[in-house]
Formats: sequence, structure tokens, C-alpha cells
Amino acid sequence: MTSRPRSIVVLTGAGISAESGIETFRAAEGLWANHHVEDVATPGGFAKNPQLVYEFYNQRRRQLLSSEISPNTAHSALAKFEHEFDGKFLLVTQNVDNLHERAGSQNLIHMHGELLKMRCLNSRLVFDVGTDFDYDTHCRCCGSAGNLRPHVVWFGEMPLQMNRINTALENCDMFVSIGTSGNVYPASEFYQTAKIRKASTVELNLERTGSSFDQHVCGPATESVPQFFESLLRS
Ligand code: BJW
Repeated sequence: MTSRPRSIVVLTGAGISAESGIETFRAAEGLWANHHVEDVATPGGFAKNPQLVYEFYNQRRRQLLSSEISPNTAHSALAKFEHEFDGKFLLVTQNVDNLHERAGSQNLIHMHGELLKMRCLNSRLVFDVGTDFDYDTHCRCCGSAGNLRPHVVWFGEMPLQMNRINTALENCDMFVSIGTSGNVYPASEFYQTAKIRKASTVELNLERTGSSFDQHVCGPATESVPQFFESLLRS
């Protein structure tokens, strides 16, 4: 049994949404299985072939909005924990889906952006989007076509709200990483930032990754996440 912390930061990755039917990135049949990463996840790829990138995200947005996809028990367990916990709680997700908010999570940062948002390249204004869009779509602020891009963070770009995330990491006494391979900086270093202030660090993942957390729990998120957070509430 883990003793109850006063301030918790949780990081989630694609693994938490896998059992909702959304593919992870690096699995053999994952989101990048039929693409070169540099073609669909870099500013250079977008500049070279915007239509390919628009279609990649349009297809994922259509899937997210379909009736097949809904939050699972891991998303719900985090929302329940946040609601019942009497300390500080910040949920940072690398995922661009909206399953955490649909499950009821509130104090949430999408550090790699959101699939249901687009951004104007001129004004940097961000808009909600629930349909396909592409090079020919006219922007709501400047009225021109060719100015809209997915509001996501690609390689070489700065993740969102890093100041807020770092402050929370530096002041937490528990850091929990769920369903992420730990391949992508800066999220891959969050556990080390938390450790500097002696926070306990926990990994919940299907399999153990290379990072050295204080505690590793292996198993599907729909089992490990409800069990871990229920036990924390009872501690
Ligand atoms: C389960 C499960 C189940 C499965 N239950 N678990 C050399 C050159 C150029 C750049 C760099 C370089 N070296 C380092 C960099 C930096 C670079 C980087 O990290 N590159 C590495 C590839 C080397 N990072 C960046 O460029 C970042 N920006 C940056 O560094 O800015 C500078 C800066 C920042 C901060 C301070 C100061 C300076 C930006 C990174 C942006 C990443 N963007 C993407 C795409 C987002 C849009 C989209 O969705 O398409 O984000 S890439 C992709 O990877 C996506 C994910 O959020 C991210 C992480 O993936 P995740 O979630 O870990 O998924 P998987 O598939 O890898 O793993 C799934 C895990 O789940 C596995 O472990 C499974 O076991 C597990 N799992 N089923 C539990 N049921």
C-alpha cells in the first residue's frame, strides 16, 4: 500500500487510450505503421506535403468522433480520483484525443495539442474543429485558404504549457506515468524532475520501459489504473 501524497502529477500517453480503440504510435500496427514519422509529425513534413498531413489528422479526428470510441475505465478512474482526492492534482497528457475530458477530468494539460483544434498560421489563434479541414479551408479569422494547421505539437516544436508543468513537477510528492514509452523528450524526463524534490515515481504500463521509476506496475491500463488510484484513495 502506497501512503497518500499531497500533490500528484500524472502523465498519460497513447497506452491509456489503446483499450478505447485508438492505436498507439510505436506498436507494429500503430498510427505510424504506414508512414514515415518525419512525413506526418514534423513541420518539414507538413511544408512538403500538407495534403498527406491533413488527411492523416482528418482520419484520426473522424475515428475519435465516431461512436466506436469512448473513454475507458482508466480515464474514468483518473477523473474519479481527481474528484475525490483532497490534495493537488494535475493531469498532463501527451494524447491529442479528448477522452480524459469526456471521462470528467478537469485540471488537464494537453502538452502535445488537441485533435479537435486547428490553428491559424497568421494569427496563431486556435479554433475548435469537428470536421475535416485542409489546404482549401478558409480560416475563420483571416478568411484566407492555406493558413490552417492541426493544433498539435510536432518534433522540433515546443510542447504546450511547459512552465505550468515544470512548476507542478517541482512541487509534487508523487509522479505517475501511464501508458507512455518514454521515447519523447521532454515528457521522458518528467520523472527525473519530480525525483529531484524526492517525489515517489510510479510507472503503470503494459510492459516495463527503460526508465527507472521507484515502482513499476505491469498490465493493461484498464486494470492497473483503477486499482492503483482506488488504493491511493484508501491509503
Ligand atoms: C499500454 C497499453 C495498455 C499499450 N495499457 N499501457 C534529435 C533531433 C531532433 C529532435 C530531438 C532529438 N533528440 C531529442 C529531440 C527532441 C524530440 C524527441 O524527443 N525526439 C525523440 C524521438 C528522440 N522532442 C521534441 O522535438 C519535442 N519538442 C522539444 O523537445 O522542444 C524543445 C524543448 C522542449 C522543452 C523544453 C526545452 C526545449 C516535441 C515532441 C512532440 C511529439 N509529438 C507527437 C505527435 C503529436 C501529434 C499526434 O498525435 O500526431 O506526440 S510524437 C508522438 O509521441 C506523440 C505522442 O504524444 C508521443 C509519445 O508517444 P507515447 O504516448 O509514449 O506512445 P507510444 O506508442 O510510444 O507508446 C505507447 C506505450 O503504451 C507503450 O509503452 C506501450 O507499452 C503502452 N501500452 N497498450 C497500458 N493497454
